[in-house]
Amino acid sequence: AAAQGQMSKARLHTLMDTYIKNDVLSIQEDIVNHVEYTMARSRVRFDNFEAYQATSFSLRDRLIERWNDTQTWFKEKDPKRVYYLSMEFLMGRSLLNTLYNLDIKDAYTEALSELGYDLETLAELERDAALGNGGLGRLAACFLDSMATLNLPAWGYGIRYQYGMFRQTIQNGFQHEQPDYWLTFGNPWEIERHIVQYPIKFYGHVSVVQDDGKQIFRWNAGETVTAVAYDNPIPGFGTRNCINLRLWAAKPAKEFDLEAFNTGDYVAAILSKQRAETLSSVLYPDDRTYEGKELRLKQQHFFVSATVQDCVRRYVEAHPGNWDDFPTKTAFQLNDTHPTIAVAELMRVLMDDHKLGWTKSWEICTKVFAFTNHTVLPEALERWPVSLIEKLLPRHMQIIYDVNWRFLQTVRNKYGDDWERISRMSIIEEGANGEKFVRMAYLAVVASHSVNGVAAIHSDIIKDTIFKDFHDLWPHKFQNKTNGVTQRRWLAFCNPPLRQLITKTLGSEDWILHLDNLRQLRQHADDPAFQAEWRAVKHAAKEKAAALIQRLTGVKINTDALLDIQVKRIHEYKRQLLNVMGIIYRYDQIKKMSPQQRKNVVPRVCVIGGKAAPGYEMAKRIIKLVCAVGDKINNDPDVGDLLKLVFVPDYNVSSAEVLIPATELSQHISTAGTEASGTSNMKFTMNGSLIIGTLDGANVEIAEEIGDENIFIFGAKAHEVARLRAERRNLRTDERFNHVVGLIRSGYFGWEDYFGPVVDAITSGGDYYLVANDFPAYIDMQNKVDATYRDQARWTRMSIMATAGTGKFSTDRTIAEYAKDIWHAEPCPVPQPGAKAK
Ligand code: GL9
Repeated sequence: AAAQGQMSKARLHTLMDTYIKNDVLSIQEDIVNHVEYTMARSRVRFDNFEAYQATSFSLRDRLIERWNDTQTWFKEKDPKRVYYLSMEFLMGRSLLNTLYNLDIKDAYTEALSELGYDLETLAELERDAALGNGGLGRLAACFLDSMATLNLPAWGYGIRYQYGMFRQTIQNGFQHEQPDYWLTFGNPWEIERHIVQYPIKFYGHVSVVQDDGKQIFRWNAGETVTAVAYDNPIPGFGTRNCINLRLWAAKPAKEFDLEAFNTGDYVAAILSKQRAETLSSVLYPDDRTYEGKELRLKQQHFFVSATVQDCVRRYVEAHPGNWDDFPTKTAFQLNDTHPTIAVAELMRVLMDDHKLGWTKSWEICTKVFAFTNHTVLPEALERWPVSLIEKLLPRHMQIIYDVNWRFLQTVRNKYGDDWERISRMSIIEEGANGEKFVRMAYLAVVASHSVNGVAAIHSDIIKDTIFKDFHDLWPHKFQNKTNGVTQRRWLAFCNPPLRQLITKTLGSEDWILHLDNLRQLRQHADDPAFQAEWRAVKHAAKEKAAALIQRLTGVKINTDALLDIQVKRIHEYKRQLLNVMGIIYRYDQIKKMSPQQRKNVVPRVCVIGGKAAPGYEMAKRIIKLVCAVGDKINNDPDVGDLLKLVFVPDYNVSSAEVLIPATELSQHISTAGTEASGTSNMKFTMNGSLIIGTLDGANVEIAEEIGDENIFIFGAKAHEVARLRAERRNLRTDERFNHVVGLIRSGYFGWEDYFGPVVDAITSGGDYYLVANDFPAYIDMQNKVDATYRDQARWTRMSIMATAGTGKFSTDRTIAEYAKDIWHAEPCPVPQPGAKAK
């Protein structure tokens, strides 16, 4: 029998004739096969969308091959594994990214073209996977690309939302939200794993039982749902490694509760089971405002519990009975506080399921968890009511109380009976009205061996503000890990002409893996011939963006004008309002000019885009203001091509890929100290856009890297903000500012009643985000931008120096730092096919 097993294994190997081939004919065969056999369309008649689907399926096959090799290799080598836990992964489209990472784009272009299809057209038909709100979710996506490329044995874990980020439409200048049911036509990039499923428990009560003479806590759940795994292969660039993004979907538990079925209402019993699916159905669209919704906490526990069970099972299978090595084989990175319930869940699994004692379990926890903070805005800090956790996760609440009790002993041992401090640091917050809350960030800090911010200035701020007491107690836990972006998607793939120019100039493509190489561009910054090529690349990108803008807004823009863009979530702290007020001021200036004076104006196209959280009234008013001002300006014959303002609807990853390469000036103008990092600032700079911005987030480090002379920095500094806020009631506001406020209030743009609250918020002693304070410096700096743009040689030089200085802002650097300083994880490269395994 054993011999027969050997025989059939050999047979299986030969059956799968090594690897799928990537010559044009093989690719065509694969595509046509998928048309006929996967989609059951006729191979002689299929439309563009079917061609897209078949193409994607053929690529999925290629990914699966690499995925299997990688996972088999990891299993054999048993390296330390890294698990990135995130509620959000903002992946965008996959088709072109896969082709580029696998280095088979040219073959596919040719294969499709011979069949009568245009690859770029097909690529546009893919729906964005928009399982994230903004920077935090996109960062997770860039991290996956770098983890795969650096051959790290890492996996992402999250939720497979059926409805991603809402689609924004603008009707009469107002935002409307449309559901994003992105799975309508299936998702060719995922693999459903019916056999990978776990029960997830909710509600119920905890009892104590005797087990082998030990007291064991038993959680009798009131409700159970099943988590089913969907795997999304993530290929690296220039490597065979292909890692996994495992997203969980909720399904009814298969152990049907017989009682419910015996009550006679069979149909009602089935319908109630269906509710389980709502758990993973929708992404919360609130960016940085925590909402104490029970469903949100359920989502958090759902994906965390499935993940912890999955990772523990994988470890136990490989190391049965050995818990000592768990921390040397496992690292969990918590992407913000959203997955923090994992701390209590791992404790529960170790103690209640695997019968480890408290001390051993806690020792393991404090070695495996690390926590990243992404914001200091107080409204974003998660505080779950104790009453809610007690009801939903009774065992976890007990564990959190125990963790807190022991933690506060530590505080007392160090500081004595300093009750002020003890209550400040307690994981349990006691509200004035007696209501209690769990401070999730404190739980994360207490359990983690590492706490990091996402840019140097932000990591300093958290040590002095939200985590000050914890930094006093455990200074060694605190680190900085400045964010990055993947230069594959955000330069090489979204801007092929610039890729070509850089590669030609540097003499190699090595920079796609070693972004620091871009510094060699500095030698060419003053070369007029190179400058001309640089400008031609930018101009071509502007043409593409202009076509997109016209399609989305109907407005035709002049591609010789300076293209000025601010795209990001709409938020008061990001100060889109400062931008619009600057535009109003500019408009008013032009109106007052003589025809002669107008000849000297630098023409500008201003683009603003971004979504407002559906419940964020002020942000929605700001969108309407942008649209109203745009309407007025764009239809004013006095102004013509000298100034345009458009609001681009439904800003997302795919429109970013078109807009960013085209941008000449991008705005990152948050009140200093409020934007933790920002990541689009890095993408814009990589693509040769200059920044007008405050000394906030990663702008600070961008200025350091590219040189202060190549960036337009203005406004209050972070250390001045507290004082300026205290003094703002006495600020005598600038005349230009008052004039702009007056125009809005007077109804010059219509809707004066609707805009009342917008201007009220920045006048008469309000203005928490210091718009009035920074307005004069902003206007002056915008004038300097115009003056600089008039000198195209100077501008182009700055643009080249910008790109040349972005080496630091690759997620390859960020991830290498996480791996070395936090995860202590090593690369595990899969041998190329044909190479002899070592
Ligand atoms: C954010 C910060 O606000 C950004 O400054 C930062 O660049 C990113 C990534 O670290 O994280 N924090 C945060 O809550 N969001 C961010 O963008 N918001 C969302 O994306 C929901």
